[in-house]
Amino acid sequence: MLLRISGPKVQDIASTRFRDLPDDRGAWPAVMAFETGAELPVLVIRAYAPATYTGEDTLEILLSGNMHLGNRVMQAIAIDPSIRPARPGEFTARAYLNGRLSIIEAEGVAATIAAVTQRDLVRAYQLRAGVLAAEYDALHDRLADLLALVEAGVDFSDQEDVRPISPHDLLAAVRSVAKTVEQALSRRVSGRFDRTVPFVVLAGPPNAGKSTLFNALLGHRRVVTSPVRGTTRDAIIEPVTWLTRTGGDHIDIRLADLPGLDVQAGSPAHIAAQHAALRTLESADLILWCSASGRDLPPAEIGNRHLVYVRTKCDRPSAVPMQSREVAVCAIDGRGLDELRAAVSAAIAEGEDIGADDAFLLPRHAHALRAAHSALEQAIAAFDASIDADPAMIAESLRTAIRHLGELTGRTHTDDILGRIFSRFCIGK
Ligand SMILES: Nc1nc2c(ncn2[C@@H]2O[C@H](COP(=O)(O)OP(=O)(O)OP(=O)(O)O)[C@@H](O)[C@H]2O)c(=O)[nH]1
Ligand SMILES: [Mg+2]
Repeated sequence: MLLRISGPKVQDIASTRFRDLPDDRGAWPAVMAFETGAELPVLVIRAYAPATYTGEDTLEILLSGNMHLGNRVMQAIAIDPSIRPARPGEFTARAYLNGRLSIIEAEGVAATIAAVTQRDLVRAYQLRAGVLAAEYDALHDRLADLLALVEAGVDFSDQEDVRPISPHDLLAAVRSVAKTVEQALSRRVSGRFDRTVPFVVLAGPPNAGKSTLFNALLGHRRVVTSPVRGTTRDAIIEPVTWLTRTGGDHIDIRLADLPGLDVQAGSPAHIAAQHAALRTLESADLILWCSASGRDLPPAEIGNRHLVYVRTKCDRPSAVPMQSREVAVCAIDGRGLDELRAAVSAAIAEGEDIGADDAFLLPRHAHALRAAHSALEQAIAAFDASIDADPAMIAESLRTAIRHLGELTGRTHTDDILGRIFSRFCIGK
């Protein structure tokens, strides 16, 4: 078990709680002394600010993996009321606040902890290595430069030696930044790191046998099934664990059963159910597209999402021959379920992305980029209305876009954003 201590009280703790602990940076065997007179041999790793993970003085205490012992040691250390247990992600939050990590690198740390597949590790590395952060920083800088030019035009328009940017050049520059933002936004959003287990969703037309398949994959009757179209009204989500066919590894997923996708007009409840289904689909890592006939195609909203095609009710004859990409299942007699589990495991292991560009977006990044993009669109729309658009208004749109990009890269931060990012970490990270 590893206990980490960080902050200004570290040197006090080192000198009052340990015997034989050298002052030098390094790993040292030492003896921890309790108030009761009891002693405990431990290994202590000592490091000094600023060259530590948090940027503060730190001590790491290595002791045997006994929770009760760990609690005793924590109590002995926290006798001083100004010493308290860390909050989730607080080490990484301090590293960020002390300038040791950027906010996106910190998200990379969270992503590494949550990684399930090789691909997740590559993505987590992209965050930690700062590739994406550099890209967003560059966008931020381009806009800040443009804003400076526009503001110079507004503030010093009466001075001859200040030449503000021409409206045409400004429009071209804003368009070019908006295009880069669009390209970044076209990347796949991966919410995986927020959830830590892949989110797999059963989707398809009404009556395709989704709910029956959901129950079969769960191994018990969780949801109602019936021959009536539109039986399922809510997205029902359950955790599922299964063993891969090679044995050994088990795979954890969250599996969702959705209302059948049906564009036909219906009652308000039907419309609400359809909206809820599409929203759930948006956050899926993998979609199991169910069709009994083999004729139903996924709707455009699904786009190029990661799909496994499932031919349901394969005990029944079908006019459309099976295609190689389809997995045939019968949820009633269990035929094909093993193959489907294997296909899901393989799809998850292979990763979620399509295409050579492996860069991706965290939902927080997508949100900030969208907000920045809509501010830029406003500037462009103002120019479209009149090329002599009010520069003060353009400046305001640019400022809004800059603020969103600043939040994305952590150049400007709010407690709300920090809370949302670091609360997802585990304690001790
Ligand atoms: N023969 C056969 N019937 C099936 C199979 N799977 C489901 N069914 C039947 O098909 C009907 C519809 O099944 P559901 O699982 O409710 O279908 P659903 O896709 O959830 O339908 P909605 O919730 O309305 O979208 C039920 O009568 C099931 O018993 C199968 O593998 N073989
Ligand atoms: Mg159903």
